Amino acid sequence: MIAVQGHAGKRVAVLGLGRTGRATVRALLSGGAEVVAWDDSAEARAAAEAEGLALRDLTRQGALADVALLVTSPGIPHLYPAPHPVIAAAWEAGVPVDNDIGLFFRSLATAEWQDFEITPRVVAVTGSNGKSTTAALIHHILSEAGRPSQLAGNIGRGALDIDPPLDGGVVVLELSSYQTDLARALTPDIAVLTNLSSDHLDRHGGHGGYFAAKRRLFAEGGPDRAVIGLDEPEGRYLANQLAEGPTDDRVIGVSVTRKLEAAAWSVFARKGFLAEWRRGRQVAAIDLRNVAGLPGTHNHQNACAAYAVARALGLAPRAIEGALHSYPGLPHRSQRIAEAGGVIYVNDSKATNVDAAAKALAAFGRIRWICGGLEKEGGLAGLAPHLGSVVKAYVIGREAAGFALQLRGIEAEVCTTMARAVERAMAEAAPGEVVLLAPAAASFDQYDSFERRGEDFIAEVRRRLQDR
Ligand code: UMA
Repeated sequence: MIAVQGHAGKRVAVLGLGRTGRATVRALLSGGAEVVAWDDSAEARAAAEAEGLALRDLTRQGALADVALLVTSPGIPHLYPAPHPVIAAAWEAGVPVDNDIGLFFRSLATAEWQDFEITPRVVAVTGSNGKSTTAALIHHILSEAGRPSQLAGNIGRGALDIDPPLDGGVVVLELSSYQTDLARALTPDIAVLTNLSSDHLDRHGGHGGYFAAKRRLFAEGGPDRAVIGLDEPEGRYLANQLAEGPTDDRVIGVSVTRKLEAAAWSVFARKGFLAEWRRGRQVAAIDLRNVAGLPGTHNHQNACAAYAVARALGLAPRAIEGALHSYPGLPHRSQRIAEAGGVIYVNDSKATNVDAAAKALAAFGRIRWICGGLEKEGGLAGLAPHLGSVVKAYVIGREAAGFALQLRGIEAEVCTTMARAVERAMAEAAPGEVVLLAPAAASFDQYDSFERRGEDFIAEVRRRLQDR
């Protein structure tokens, strides 16, 4: 755990007691702060009380009167669609609001670091899609190369939960827009933007607010090195703002649509080949076509970003290539779960928006596509150009009929439940085809999380394959 510095003897309020909140309370206590905590859910409060945490109803009038700082969790709205009442009360009372990421950046460096030979580095990865895979891949490459590395953030482990880094250690953080938007300190050594497409618009007041939240990762402290996906205008704008000119290699440009041969430093993938260029010269190339854990162009983009970070940290191309081949993949992201009778089964439950689903659809040839769920803002129109590889759609979700109606030009069967969708897709799949779960929607109409949805898909496929 990272002990929070700068708050010893002060009273700090923590709102939200999920993974982030509980790790934050422990880290604050370890740094000598007095902590009062609250969660709107009675169940979460009971669990916290059982752990011995001091609760205070922060929604009460005047509850923040003696509080020096309010720390909140990413799932709690701080501005849009409306600020949580406790956060609004903190503004009124002049109490600063921060999150665990801000505390992390302020508290990571300790006096011990003076004796280290190599100062620990922080790599922070954000973007709309691929940030979990990119962060996990960087961590894997570093670990394979023998560099001490820890992985935390949006990927499931609170940032303050990690062990204090060792000499030469690297901390790889996956950061969501919820996290970058609120943190009062954001000073990674290397910052990554994988790509940008609309998501979480309700929480950011639209696409501009969403980009502004992500952009803070590059603007607050100014990382030593920025790895930026240049396939959207926002990435090109950001790279242009950061670089002093065409020879400035502080920005490493990444693309899967263009050859970036003129950039000072770039990593791009074309037709399955990754190429690294520096000052007008190719310095390395890797064949990604048979890297099993990273199928499809979207994963080649993740591979390019992770490769760029590893190079910026001084690793050699051949060491990185070996680690790409041994990358086991993450659950629920292009996860190949079975192959039977010439049919491949892939779980991409993490494809919770249209853009992620479009990328999953582009990764395979003939697809039996399981999709549907809670539709995100903006509708499904963006999927239309990506349906060429779909043999047939099997639609799940409470509003499956309405979802299916929007899938113009392809055959779509309303299945509603995962069990039915898997049964029908398996019955109709022919050798050479892929049964792909890539919902293009959130899971909350039928499941607690995208993880539960993916697990249900896996269980249904495995059960039916065993029964065959
Ligand atoms: N709560 C309130 N009031 C509210 C809302 C929530 O009290 O108005 C309480 C809930 O009762 C609950 C707690 O806050 O007890 C939950 O906090 P949280 O939703 O922030 O969840 P954590 O368990 O702290 O998990 C968070 C991230 N969750 C979200 O961003 C929604 C996790 O990312 C992350 O792994 C974890 O911190 C550790 O850093 C998950 C996620 O869904 C994977 N991320 C989104 C995404 O990837 O699309 C952004």
